Amino acid sequence: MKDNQKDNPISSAKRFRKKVNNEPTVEELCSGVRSGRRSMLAKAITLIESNADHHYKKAQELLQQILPFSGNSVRIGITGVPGAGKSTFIDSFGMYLCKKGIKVAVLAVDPSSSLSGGSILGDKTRMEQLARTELAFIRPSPTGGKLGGVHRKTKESIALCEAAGYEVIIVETVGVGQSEVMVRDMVDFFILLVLTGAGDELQGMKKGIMELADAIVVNKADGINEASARKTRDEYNQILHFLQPSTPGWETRAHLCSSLYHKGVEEIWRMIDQFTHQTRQSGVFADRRSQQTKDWLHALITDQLLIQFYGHEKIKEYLPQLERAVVAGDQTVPSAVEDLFSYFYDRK
Ligand SMILES: Nc1nc2c(ncn2[C@@H]2O[C@H](COP(=O)(O)OP(=O)(O)O)[C@@H](O)[C@H]2O)c(=O)[nH]1
Ligand SMILES: [Mg+2]
Repeated sequence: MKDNQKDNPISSAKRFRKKVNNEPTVEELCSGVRSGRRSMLAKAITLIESNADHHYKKAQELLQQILPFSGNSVRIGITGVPGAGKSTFIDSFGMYLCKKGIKVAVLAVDPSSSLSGGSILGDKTRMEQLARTELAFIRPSPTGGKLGGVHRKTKESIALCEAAGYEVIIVETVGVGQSEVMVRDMVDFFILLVLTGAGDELQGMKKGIMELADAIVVNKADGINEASARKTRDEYNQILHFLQPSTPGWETRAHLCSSLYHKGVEEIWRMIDQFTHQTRQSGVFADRRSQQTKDWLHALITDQLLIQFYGHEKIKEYLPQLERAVVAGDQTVPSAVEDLFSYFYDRK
């Protein structure tokens, strides 16, 4: 059923507490999430991802109740080109953590899915083991959503997972567009997963993305690949030597891993453990989280401004004709913008 079909004229405050077409209430969602029920967590995330106006308000009410119980996790971001082995790595790494009794949630940020409805990240099929594990929660990236709001929705989904008791949150993204910068800005530890024998690729790789990473993991270090993986690791380490570290006081290094054969996964967890210990002691961990909360605030302001501006009746009415006017050269772009803001502020 479409979101707008669920809409009804009951005032919003009442509606949150009333059952609407069997949608769980905020209270039910809150207690369901807090008791760690995966089905309720999934419903809560669906609510947050919804673009319907009345869902937005309900989602914010839920978040308000959930927020005091969030924050208690290690947030890990993973990026890499399609085929690097991100899903396989998360499956192996996640299984390792679950076997230690650690609850793991996996979220995806896929810039392709909001643009085209397609997906570069694929679905959860490659995390087959993890998907069957009690202690894990996997949320494939939302498809068909509008652009914008991705930052807010991912941050809020992280908070919900934390309130549901997940101790490690993994956010997966593809190194396309700005999504890796966005994910870096919402996690504690950021991993760049790369392929072996990437000598040429290394030359072409933007140093910017290497500077986001707290660790570079050379995946598929197995079989006939192993020797070239070592070489690749050494090459990355040489370059890393000249780059700015992503986290003050932490030296970013390249490591070997075989996600398929579960090699190197334990070492990566130990390194992350050391990282969180060290940055918690130095205060860098808390500083980064504070900064991220400020970024969240600003991302939300930007979202709200866009929604209000483009949703404004007069903007909707006049924008098409102003678009035509600037294209035809009848009006300059700055003057069209000035006109639009005059409509927006009711000066016209
Ligand atoms: N040999 C080997 N193959 C791997 C490894 N990790 C992933 N693969 C394979 O690489 C392909 C792409 O993996 P996938 O996890 O889907 O990559 P993603 O696109 O980055 O999520 C799949 O065929 C995997 O089986 C590994 O450590 N060793
Ligand atoms: Mg994948």
